[in-house]
Amino acid sequence: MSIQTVPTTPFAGQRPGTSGLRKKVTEFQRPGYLENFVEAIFLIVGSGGGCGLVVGGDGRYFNREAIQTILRMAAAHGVARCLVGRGGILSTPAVSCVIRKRAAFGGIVLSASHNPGGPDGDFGIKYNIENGGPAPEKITEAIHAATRTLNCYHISDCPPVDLDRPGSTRIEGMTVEVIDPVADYAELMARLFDFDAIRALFARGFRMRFDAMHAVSGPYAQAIIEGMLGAPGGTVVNCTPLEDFGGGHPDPNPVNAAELVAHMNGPDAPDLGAASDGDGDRNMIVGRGLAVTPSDSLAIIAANAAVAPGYAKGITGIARSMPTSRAADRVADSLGITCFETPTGWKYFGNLMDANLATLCGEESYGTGSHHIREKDGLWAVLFWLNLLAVRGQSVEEIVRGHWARFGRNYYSRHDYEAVDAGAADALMEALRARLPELAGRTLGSFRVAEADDFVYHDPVDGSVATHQGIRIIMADGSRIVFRLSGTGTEGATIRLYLERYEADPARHGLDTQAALADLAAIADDIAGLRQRTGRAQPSVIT
Ligand code: VG1
Ligand code: CO
Repeated sequence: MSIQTVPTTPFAGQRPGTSGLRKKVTEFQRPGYLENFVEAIFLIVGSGGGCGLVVGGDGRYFNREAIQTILRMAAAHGVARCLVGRGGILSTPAVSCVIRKRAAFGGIVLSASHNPGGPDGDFGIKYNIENGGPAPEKITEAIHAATRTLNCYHISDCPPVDLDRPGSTRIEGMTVEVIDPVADYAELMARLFDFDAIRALFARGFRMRFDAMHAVSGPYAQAIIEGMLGAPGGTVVNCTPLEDFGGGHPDPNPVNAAELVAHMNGPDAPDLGAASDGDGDRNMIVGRGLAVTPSDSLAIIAANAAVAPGYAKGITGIARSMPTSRAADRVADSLGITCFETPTGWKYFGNLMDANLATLCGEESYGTGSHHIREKDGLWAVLFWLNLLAVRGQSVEEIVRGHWARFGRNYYSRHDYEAVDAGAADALMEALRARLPELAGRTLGSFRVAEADDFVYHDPVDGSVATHQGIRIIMADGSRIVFRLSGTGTEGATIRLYLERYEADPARHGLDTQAALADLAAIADDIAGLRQRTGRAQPSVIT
């Protein structure tokens, strides 16, 4: 067993996006591709000075192979200890939990989240820092810079570690500890939520369906919902993580989790439906015949935080990504706390949570979480809803409608134009940017534009500035049109159009969402030339 220095040359394009480096599996399989990126990580973050490094992924194709490479490279870089989930499995929230609980210096998460897996699918790698959260931009940018000048990487030539056998082994001077992927996380959940009340709810005959979409949350949901909370066997479906997620698209939204939504609209619908994504950090909440929007879910959780023991003392603040609807802002106002508006991506919430400025965070993209860890957390949101339903004794629909009646309804939808020509997408955004100065004050249809800008975020904690975070057209009545380009895709560009309209009148809370937003969608198409520039008659996905 010895440490090798292997000559290499840089690969172009190893720049982390919204959530780590995401590429086709075939790209990651190019000799040296993964190694170069991992070398750059260790060059920037160092070896942790005796602390541990957490390593795990969502079980997708190439997960095990990547983990073996990372372990051999960690050993070569003098890392003292690596904690790896059994079978190479750790959900993204579990990585965050384990980093914090075991005072590791960081973690490496292998996942492309909701992107499809398998040999022709996507793979991804992300570095998390010692607070358990995604590395901030200054670190990811430094890693990217390092990938551009590498000429060698360091790796041990030791044989593969048995990832399926719990316990410790050694590579060079490093200890590899294979840990139970669920235990630390489950223990944390039991401290945050009233498990007795939820157990009693199931004992009274409450029924739910949790669709793990053949992805990583299966073992967690099974152990917690069926094992600890006593839900009947079969409550968690599609619960074995598969390397290709069963050929599906593990994205918990009404389009990709259509089967669950159909079940919740059917005659035998249970009381609650839920789903999670590839790496377990997203969630969808569905009642009988009603899918809760993620923006509403954040607002409802905030308005009811005190039902859960972990939040009984109240919340200090809320944070939402800029495109997320302003439903949470109304709750924050009523509580007399701040609702922070950040760029898209969980990394921007870390400072706010570390400084205790925000307790709850959320994104419109089916991401919700709290300061219990530093990642969004799918199962956490589902457990919160179970706790809420157990305490309130109302249905999901009653809770949602009651929330709208009290705070008003923010009609909300996202329209994605996927895999469009990257040049056309850039040109569309450029043209929009150029038009911003003339938009303010103008009347568009029945709306008057109050403000139009390219969102800039000033981090109130460390003073860092993030520019070009999305184009906002804010109407005088609070309605919004937002455009941004995705930073997680692996094919061409994806344009996201976000539409929001506020309705205070309870008599108008029962409209169809797309109908309620049709005027705004038409205005958006008009000012951006969406259909004309993309050559698409309609969005590829509407959520
Ligand atoms: C998307 C979502 C964003 C989310 C990110 C990572 O990013 O819009 O809200 O944080 O995915 O989620 P983008 O740049 O494609 O819009 V996950 O569950 O894929 O780690
Ligand atoms: Co995810």
